[in-house]
Amino acid sequence: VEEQRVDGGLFKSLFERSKHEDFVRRAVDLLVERVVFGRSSRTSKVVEWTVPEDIKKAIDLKPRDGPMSHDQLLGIMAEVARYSVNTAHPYFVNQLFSSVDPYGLIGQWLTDALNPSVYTYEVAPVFTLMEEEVLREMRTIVGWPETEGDGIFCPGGSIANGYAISCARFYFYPEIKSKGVYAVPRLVLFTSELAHYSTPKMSAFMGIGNDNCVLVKADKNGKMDVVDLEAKIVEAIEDGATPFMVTATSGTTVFGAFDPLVPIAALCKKYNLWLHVDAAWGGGALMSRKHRHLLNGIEMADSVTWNPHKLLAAPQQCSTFLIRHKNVLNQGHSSEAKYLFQKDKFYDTTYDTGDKHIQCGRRADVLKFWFMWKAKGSEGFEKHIDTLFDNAGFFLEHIRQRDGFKLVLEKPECTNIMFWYVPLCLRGCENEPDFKERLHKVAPKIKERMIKEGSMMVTYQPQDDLVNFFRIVFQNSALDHKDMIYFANEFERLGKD
Ligand code: ABU
Repeated sequence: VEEQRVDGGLFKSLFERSKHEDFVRRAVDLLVERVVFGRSSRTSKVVEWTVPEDIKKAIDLKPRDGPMSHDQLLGIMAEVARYSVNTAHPYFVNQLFSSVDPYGLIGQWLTDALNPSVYTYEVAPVFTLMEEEVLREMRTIVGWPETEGDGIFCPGGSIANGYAISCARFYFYPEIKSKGVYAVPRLVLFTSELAHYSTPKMSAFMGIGNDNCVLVKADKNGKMDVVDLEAKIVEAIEDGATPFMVTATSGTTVFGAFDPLVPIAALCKKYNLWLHVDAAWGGGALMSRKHRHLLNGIEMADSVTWNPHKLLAAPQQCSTFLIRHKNVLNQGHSSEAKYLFQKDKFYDTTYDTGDKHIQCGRRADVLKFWFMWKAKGSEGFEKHIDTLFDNAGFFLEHIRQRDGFKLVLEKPECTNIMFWYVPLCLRGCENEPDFKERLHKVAPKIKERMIKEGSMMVTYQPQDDLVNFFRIVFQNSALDHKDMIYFANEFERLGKD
């Protein structure tokens, strides 16, 4: 009745409703037909490469003064989809995320349809309880006692790693919250030279300074060198600084290496340091009985970053920060805004969880992951993880035997495989002085060809003295061994000259 009055009468209200309902139905059909299913077959393109000028011509990007018709809007939707990268495509293996899980997608759509902001129980009752349950389950999987700890959903792993620094600092120096960096000694933290860039970045952002984020050497397999870690801790103490945390990585961004958590945890105990494990990428392996040993020792961590949107293939973005200490998140970040977190509400206000976060408004990233978990069960996630590792192992052995491929790491631990493709013209030239320089140019050229053809999408990078090499990443369990052979064939075809 209220809606009818606002709209000025029953007739107008019904008309508006059916007009919008019709638009939503047509738009959803278009999404299902053109975006979700229409583009994910192996024969469609991963990307329709287009230069910026042509995208500007194809899509009317400028906001206009007047409205567009629904037909025009549907046309624009189709164009947006057409020129966007098809990350659901089986041959999008470029990044640490890919694929569209149908349950995750529906969870995401349901979230958007309900449009919550998860800060108080009164506006997000189901999501608040769902977060509590999912985060508790994840902590149990990490190996912490069920009664301990806390956790939050974050906008990405970088922010989760930032929360770790903030919580560690607050845990040792609670005065930081009111007095700031002036009240604490020169704090130093440690992470591997191959760790994600977010740890130095967040150190700078939080006033610690990235010079005080000391990079520890990695060994030839990409794992943190524990001897160097201890040497650097001692060096920092002798230099008058105060070490306070180590961020270890379970699944480094490029090599997929797992730092040795057991000896790192022992050092943290010896020097009274907070241990954070950035398992944004590798955390999914915890769901597999076969592969969770890669994270042995994670139960000794004080906090963990784990992104279900990576190895577990939840839709972007689904990132968590888990912490073993119960009240640190809230005490370290709360601000007690009177317009949201009134203590005299009629219900139990411990369910108003928003003050633990540095964000105010916050999407409910939990639902899509929870919905996937309901649909597949933990068993489904385990099968998914085991398939990924099986495919990665198959691809590794396949290219190990195949001419032209040279592995960067003989035994990668996760589902990223790193290699050079050496074209025929460079084979046998390995000892020539310009070999490395020429090989460095191969990956960008092959990448350009694959993108322009849209046949697959794989990333490359240099690292220290290693010239450009490919990193192919598997986290879509719809792939099979035939796809692994397709990838190898594609490198050969695109790199033939
Ligand atoms: N954490 C994002 C890493 C980006 C990538 O290499 O896929």
